[in-house]
Amino acid sequence: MYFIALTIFPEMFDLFWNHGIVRRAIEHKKIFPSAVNIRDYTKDRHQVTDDRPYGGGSGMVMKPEPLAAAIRDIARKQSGTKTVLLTPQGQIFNQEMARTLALSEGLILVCGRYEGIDERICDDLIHYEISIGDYVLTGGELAAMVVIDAVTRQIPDVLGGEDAAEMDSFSDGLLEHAQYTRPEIFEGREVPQVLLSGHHREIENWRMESSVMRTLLKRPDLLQKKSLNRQQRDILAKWRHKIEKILDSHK
Ligand code: 4HQ
Repeated sequence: MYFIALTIFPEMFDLFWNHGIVRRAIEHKKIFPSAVNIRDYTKDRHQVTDDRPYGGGSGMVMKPEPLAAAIRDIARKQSGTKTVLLTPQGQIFNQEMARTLALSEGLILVCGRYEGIDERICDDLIHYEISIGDYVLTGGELAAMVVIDAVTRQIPDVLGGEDAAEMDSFSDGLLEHAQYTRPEIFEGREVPQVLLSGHHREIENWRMESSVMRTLLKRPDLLQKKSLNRQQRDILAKWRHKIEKILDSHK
């Protein structure tokens, strides 16, 4: 799968391509990323990519012509391309969207700066408008990296070994279980004994309980929309029983 970030700051992506899972995916030829400078598609001597907004007001708007030329040029060279605009007006990005986007042959990620891009680009040349959350960024570049990172992890064979188990964590709709590493006692706090026991069945049960209860306490909205299996409902019922006993004792 290829990713082409359209940006006036292509250097921002250099560190990103060169670390961790994204780097490994490049080395294994699972992804073919690049950052293309919108300025390369300007036709004027000063390579201007922005202009003042019609109707007045402060700030600048990204001019449509270089963006349109860039998107069309790239889409012509690469078949099966989907275009993504990073904008606070977009659908809030989530794991399901990451999985869907990972099915496309390639993505062009349009990164705006200033007050955003000319509306006529959104209407005609953009397939998906995506927001990474309800806050204001200075530019779309960081948002594009977030999307590329999450989508890359969904491409088959990109996650090796240890990370592979993580595939069915958020995709299972629950938060990950608590994690511990050495030392066995840190500042007086012990690692849960079951994790040291070597009883794999019990460890799996403990981890499921950790997942379900962390999700209940930290993200009850996720539990609400998820369909729970027998084990998960039993865990909630067990804790409901514990809570009811405490409440009864205070009557
Ligand atoms: N932007 N999720 C780019 C964002 C944003 C977000 C603000 C996008 C500035 C020019 N992008 N414009 N949140 O805040 O994706």
